[in-house]
Amino acid sequence: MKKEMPKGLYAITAENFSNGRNNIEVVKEILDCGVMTIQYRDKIKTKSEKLRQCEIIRKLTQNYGAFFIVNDDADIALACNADGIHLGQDDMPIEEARKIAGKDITIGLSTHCPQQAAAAELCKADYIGVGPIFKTFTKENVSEPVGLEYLDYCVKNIKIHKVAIGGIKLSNLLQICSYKPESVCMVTQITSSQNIKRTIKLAMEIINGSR
Ligand code: TZP
Ligand code: MG
Repeated sequence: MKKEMPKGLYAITAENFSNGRNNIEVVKEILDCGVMTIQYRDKIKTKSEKLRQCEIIRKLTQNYGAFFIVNDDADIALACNADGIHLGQDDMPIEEARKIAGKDITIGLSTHCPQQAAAAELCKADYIGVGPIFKTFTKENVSEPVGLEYLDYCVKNIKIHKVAIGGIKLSNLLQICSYKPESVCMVTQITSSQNIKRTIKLAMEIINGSR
């Protein structure tokens, strides 16, 4: 059975924006604050290093009953028994990932325009990333900001779970939440925070208050 993806705050690892902390240390703190969705994203490490970290994070997320998604690598997601795989427009097509990973794994797809969102629904993605809404420096070769109009379009036209992403900070979170996407992702606002607990507490107050 496919596990239901939680709504709310969606966190992603970013070790090079984590104030010298490693992904495991950051994930432990994020989970301790009650975040229920964690994506492992690392563009630098070798496969074996990524797998080692993912195995640890899988155990941690299981202890907290949290949902665990692996970015890019379907093989790592399967090897560590993750709940989901996140793919970009240039990664393996969803149909192929589905053949490899089976029907019970959640597959998410990054989208940047209405055509991509509609295509994601057609090929049975479980959720879409909607963004980058604002300018972000976290991701290399990132597409131009899509703006709030695209979030508005997706909320009104796309039925599957939507994750707003890109340049989302405590300062603009309320504005994002007013569109009511199922989930909101903040990467560096969390990972690079001096006080992760305080940042997440404030974010959750905003998210829960706007539901
Ligand atoms: N995909 C689209 S934007 C982005 C990813 C992984 C990075 C967003 O990072 P931040 O720090 O929340 O702007
Ligand atoms: Mg990718």
